Amino acid sequence: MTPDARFDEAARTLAAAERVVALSGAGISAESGVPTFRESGGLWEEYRIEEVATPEALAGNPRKVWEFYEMRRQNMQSVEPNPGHVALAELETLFEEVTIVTQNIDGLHQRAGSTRVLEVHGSLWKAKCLEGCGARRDPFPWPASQIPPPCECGSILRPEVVLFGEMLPTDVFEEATSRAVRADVALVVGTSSVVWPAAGIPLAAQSAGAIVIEVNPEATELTERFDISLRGPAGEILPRLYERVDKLRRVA
Ligand code: BV8
Ligand code: ZN
Repeated sequence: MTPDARFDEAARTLAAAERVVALSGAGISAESGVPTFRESGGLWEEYRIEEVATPEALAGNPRKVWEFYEMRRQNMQSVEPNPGHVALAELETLFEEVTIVTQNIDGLHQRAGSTRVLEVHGSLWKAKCLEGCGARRDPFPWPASQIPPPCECGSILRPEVVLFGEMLPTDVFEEATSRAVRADVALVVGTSSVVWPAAGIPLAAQSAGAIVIEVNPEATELTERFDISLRGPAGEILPRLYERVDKLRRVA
């Protein structure tokens, strides 16, 4: 099937939907200038996961983990949502229910106007007590006054981010799964689909009857499992998809 035919089929499928879920990953923020993880020049080329994104790293060297996340919070100061984020937010004007399930912690979907965003890997803009005394900071604005920031209980605060080996926030993940299994279409945008259990969300939607549409310049581990895969950058494809679906729904 030619790229245009795939695009037409994706638009027709989306235009017939009522409930849409979109799983996003670092790729949707790439055109905003935010580095991804696994591509060349990605974060995991410069930093080792074991040193900055595991609970062991946080326990062993909280300063180093905080420096990693404080650097990412600092970089976000000059970053804006891009047309890909905006197009996903605009889908809310077309559909009864749009849910963004994001692996990203940058907050760009909310800044673009999306009103139902489930952050399954947490957020750069929240912090909580390392020891679990219950203290939370939401928002936890950049810059932190001290690294690592002290907690009122005498311990320190940690980024409210899901590190490797940690459970995803149960309530958020359950809500994401229940929205996915009700969806007519699942978009999969800007993710390599290698990190579980988030990567499984579009497959849960598909086994409950949804059509899965991937948007990514590259093929991914799960491309073969998806119904339609559109090759290209989210910032270009999603606005075109929004325009076409808007037109189709006006004439419908
Ligand atoms: C869990 C932190 C249950 C926040 C992240 C040992 C013990 C426990 C679990 C495991 C284990 N070994 C493996 C696992 C499972 C592990 C996992 O999946 N590992 C992988 C690497 C194999 N998962 C976990 O650990 C999860 N927890 O399983 O707990 C449990 C608990 C206890 C005991 C047993 C089980 C926790 C996963 C969350 C980890 N935290 N980040 C942060 O720092 O951001 S994951 C990290 O990867 C980010 O959240 C990121 O979002 C996510 C996925 O990456 P992507 O977003 O897909 O980004 P990537 O660079 O990979 O790809 C970018 C894509 O964009 C590419 O495809 C590219 O082509 C595309 N792209 C580029 N430009 C564009 C574009 N697309 C569109 N437009 C463009 N312009
Ligand atoms: Zn505390």
